[in-house]
Amino acid sequence: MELNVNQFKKDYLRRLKAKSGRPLEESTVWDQYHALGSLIKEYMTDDWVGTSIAYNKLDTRQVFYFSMEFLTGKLLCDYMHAMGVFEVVEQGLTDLGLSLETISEAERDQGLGNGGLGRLAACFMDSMASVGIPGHGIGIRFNFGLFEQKIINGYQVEFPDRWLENRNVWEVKMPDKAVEVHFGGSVRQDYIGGRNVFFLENTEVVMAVPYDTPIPGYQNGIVNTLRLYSAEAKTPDFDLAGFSRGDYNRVFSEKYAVEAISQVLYPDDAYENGRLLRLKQEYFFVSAGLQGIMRSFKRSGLPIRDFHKYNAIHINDTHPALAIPELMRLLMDIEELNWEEAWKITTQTISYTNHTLLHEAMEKWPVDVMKSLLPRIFMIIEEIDRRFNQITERLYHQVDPRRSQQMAIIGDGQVRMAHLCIVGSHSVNGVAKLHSELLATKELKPFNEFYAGKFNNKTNGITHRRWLLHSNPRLSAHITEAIGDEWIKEPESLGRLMKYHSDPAYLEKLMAIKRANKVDFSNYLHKTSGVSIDPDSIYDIQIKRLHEYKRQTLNILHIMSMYLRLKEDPDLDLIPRTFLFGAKAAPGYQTAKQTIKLINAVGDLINADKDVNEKLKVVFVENYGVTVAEHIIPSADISEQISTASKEASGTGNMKLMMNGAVTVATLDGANIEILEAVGKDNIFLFGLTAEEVYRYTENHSYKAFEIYQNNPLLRRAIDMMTDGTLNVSPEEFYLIRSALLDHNDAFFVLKDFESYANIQKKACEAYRDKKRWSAMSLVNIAKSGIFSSDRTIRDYNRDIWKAPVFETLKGSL
Ligand code: 8GP
Repeated sequence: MELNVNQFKKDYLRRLKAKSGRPLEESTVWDQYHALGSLIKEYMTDDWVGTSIAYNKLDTRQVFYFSMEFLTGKLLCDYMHAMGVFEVVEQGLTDLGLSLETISEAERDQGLGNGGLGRLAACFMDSMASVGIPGHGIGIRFNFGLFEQKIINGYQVEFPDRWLENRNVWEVKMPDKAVEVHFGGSVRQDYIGGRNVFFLENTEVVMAVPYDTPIPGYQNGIVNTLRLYSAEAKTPDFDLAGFSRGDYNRVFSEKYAVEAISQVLYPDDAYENGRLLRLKQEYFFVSAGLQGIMRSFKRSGLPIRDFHKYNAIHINDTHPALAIPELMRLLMDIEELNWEEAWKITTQTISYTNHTLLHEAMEKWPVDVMKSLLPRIFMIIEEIDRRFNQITERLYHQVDPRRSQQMAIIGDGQVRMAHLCIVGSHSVNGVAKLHSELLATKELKPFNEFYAGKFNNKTNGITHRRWLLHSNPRLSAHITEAIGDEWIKEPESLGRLMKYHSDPAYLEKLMAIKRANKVDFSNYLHKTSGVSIDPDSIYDIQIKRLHEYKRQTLNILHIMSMYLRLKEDPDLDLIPRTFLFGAKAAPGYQTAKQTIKLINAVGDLINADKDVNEKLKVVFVENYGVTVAEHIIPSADISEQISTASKEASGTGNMKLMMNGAVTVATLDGANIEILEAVGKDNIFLFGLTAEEVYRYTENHSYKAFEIYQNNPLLRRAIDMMTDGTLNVSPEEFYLIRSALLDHNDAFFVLKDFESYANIQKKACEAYRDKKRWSAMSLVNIAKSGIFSSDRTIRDYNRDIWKAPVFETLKGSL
């Protein structure tokens, strides 16, 4: 948009006064932030309204991305970039004696997600708008996002994330678009006008009230919508009569029970929860979202039989799987279509992404729970299952009689949500080449054989606008200086940087930028936690959720072994290294929580020991989330992507770090494999078992972790450090970690991969010593990162699955 500094200052001062009721001199940082956010939102309003009018007017096919999680982070600076007003606003604020940096710190992270899956959804929102696809998000407006983590005495302690405490400046409540969602009750069946008709009776009714947030595309005038639903009791207030009779408890408990649905996000990542409230959440937003879509579709006057031609609904993992039976219900029970018609529309509308191969993450719901909470939905699932079984039994009963049972949607008294998604959608994709291949050839093989062509791959991506343009301004400027700013819209043009591969001046500046970013991060860390780190040490970074398969344990055991070696030989020629960890553990996941304590205990030991602390430092960064990531990533030298091969579906942190010039230490897992293909084997440090080897060891039970423990003295001493009193803890402190490694035969092959990990770490350090070589490696990583932009991912989804129109801009379509 067109905006000059003077106009901005005028608008801003007026807005600040109106919002806070105070002049600039008396305003708080919160006032300043709130006024700025509301002004930026207002600047967006014409385009936001215009976009929605244009989509309607053009009868556009639109994409609806249903996701339980949207891990958005802060929005202010990203939005200013998108609207092309960043510099003007920054200048205007400086003129007024204010600092954009300080103001933007007042914004709360929108942390409505756990990790990769939720952050991917947020990147997709940005890319859909920027690429020009009519695509919107549908989810839940949780009152509390992912818990805030504090480290107290080395332990993770969880606190509620009150992100809405001071209001959310970006959202707009839409009470007129509220819909009813029904739970429980019973189904009455009648035969009317030659067809079976189903009525739900005696249900519990919950109001789903949408809150819309604008999602601006990058300087293209397109503003899509993220719609998050909040649960409210049906009567706007509480039962006043009951209240007057003094029946306070009942009156309030009913209201709270309803509102509990959108109260908190479950803090589990890649783990099935199985709690009733979780199922309620899933149905709640899916039903509300579909009713909303149906309502506006019907307003368009288009025939219901064409629903799938105008609406593409994507379900982000199985949490929104009930979209399948719910859409069937709406089409049959409300729109009066027959089963075959409804099924055709449903399957052609819905597509599904799988995000994990871990069995413990596969959602299954007990039949009796589903039946009593959602009786009509369960009937429909049963019917989908019955029809599907008929076909598979006919096909397989002679060759493989068990196959039909294996593929069934309902089995062992449970509804298998992944099976429901596969059967009820027209596309099933994994999130990296290896993951999609393992889905098709191993985990979901019978389905891939049954549905030729339904399975496909869409390798994940990240929005380079947030993760490079906005979070690493120095590097962005250095790139733009060399190749112009086309990369912001066409990230694959970052490849043009390859011509600086051997340009000493360019590479030197690249390293100077990294150094400056490292200083920035060390200042940030000092300010937020009091910890000092040395910007001349290697920053070796592992930031992601804490999970055994991600193997923070491998990293810390290696650090413990370095410590032991240094204690024996303090003159060991090591480049000073700072190991940084950032990770939240699910509150009920005890092994993960012990790992956090272990990292902190090792840190306490090393950081206080003068024999080693000039060469080693271990820091656990508290409360890892989107904003913390934005501070750490630009400063990273080494990116740790060390999951057990076959377990990490894709990873996206690996992409963010490479894009910022970190070099990856990696197993051949998830998207690491595609990073290898992009940068070549000389620009990545690979180690460890392959996925095939992991499968083989697991299948033939030939792995013996204890033997490795016995035969590798250094590793044994590192493991024993957990219990021998070296760390200032009781010998039982880490019993779950130790017993997972030794008593339960190390399911994630930490011991098996230890030696090759230690070797590759040595190689990485040698490479780092050679500044020229390292800077060239770093440059290659940046130059080749363009394909990992979520713009590419979104274009792939749209080309193969959604097939929505792509608009360069909507200006002029009104
Ligand atoms: C994550 C995967 O673990 C990660 O590799 C991938 O990059 C990310 O999804 C985005 O695709 N998976 C989950 O977070 C996940 O599976 N969560 C629960 C649904 C189980």
